[in-house]
Amino acid sequence: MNKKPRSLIRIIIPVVLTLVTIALIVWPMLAGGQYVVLDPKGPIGSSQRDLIVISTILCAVVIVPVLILSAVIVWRYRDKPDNKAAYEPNWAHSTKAEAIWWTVPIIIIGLLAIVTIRYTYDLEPSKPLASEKAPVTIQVSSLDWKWLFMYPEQGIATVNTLNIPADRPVKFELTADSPMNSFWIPQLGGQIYTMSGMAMTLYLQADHEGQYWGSGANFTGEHFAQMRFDVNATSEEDFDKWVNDVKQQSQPLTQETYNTLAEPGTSNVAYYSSFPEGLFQDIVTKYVIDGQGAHSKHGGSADEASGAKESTTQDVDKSAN
Ligand SMILES: [Cu+2]
Repeated sequence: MNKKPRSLIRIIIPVVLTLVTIALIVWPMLAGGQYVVLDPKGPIGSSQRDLIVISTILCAVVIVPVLILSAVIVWRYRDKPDNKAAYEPNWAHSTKAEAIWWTVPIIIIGLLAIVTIRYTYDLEPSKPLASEKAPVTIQVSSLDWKWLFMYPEQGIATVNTLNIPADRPVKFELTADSPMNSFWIPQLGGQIYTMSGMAMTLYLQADHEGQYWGSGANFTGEHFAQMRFDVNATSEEDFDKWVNDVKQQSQPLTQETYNTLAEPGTSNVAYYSSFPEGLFQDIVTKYVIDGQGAHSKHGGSADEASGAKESTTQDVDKSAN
């Protein structure tokens, strides 16, 4: 009696779910290339994209046949008077089938393990990038709710905007004077946490000139959404010119201005002709208690504060935990 409406629902539900899934996949594509992670513009981003693609293909080797077989088996062996499929209620074992569904996953897990371990060591964030050009150092501090960027070699600082030379490694040193956040320029590479009381190191590079989108990737409260910044990768000459312009046209960042800046609130893009010497180290050591690193109780090294001090002159990163 009620057979008709039920079968209609049985058709409508899968059709609607399929359409919704397709819409969710296609919509960001049409909305203007928002798959930024899959459109990398530097060596780290490219390696990470490759790892994502390789892992997805390896997983698809299992997932796609299983999904197809799920549909085929349900359809073929459904309860129907004139069903021609073999009916074997006492069937229990098939050596051939067992061999297939154990061997294939073992090979895939093995390949995934080899690929993932190789890429994990390759992509260690504090590992300098191969390049004949010396890296530019940028000290990053996440504040409530803005990003402060200091250029120790150039002596300038910016807020919520970043200029870097293209085709040259950038060494980011990162900390936080606020709750933990995460520094992320998707087209250049994966995110890294900024944490109070310790300094992290991350090497990235933009292969080509262009503007890339950066943001915080770890929720930190009310105005978290405004912690966005543009990364302008320019030629070496344009970068030097930009540094000169900032030096000549901006006010210095004093300890007082910094204290105001560090207070919770949002900020526009800002440029500073100079910043207090050692400000980055001051922020890192601010949270060190009794000579003990802020993270020594859960795996951080005891001398992580001094490690951060050294890391401005050499590639020491004792603090990464
Ligand atoms: Cu920690």
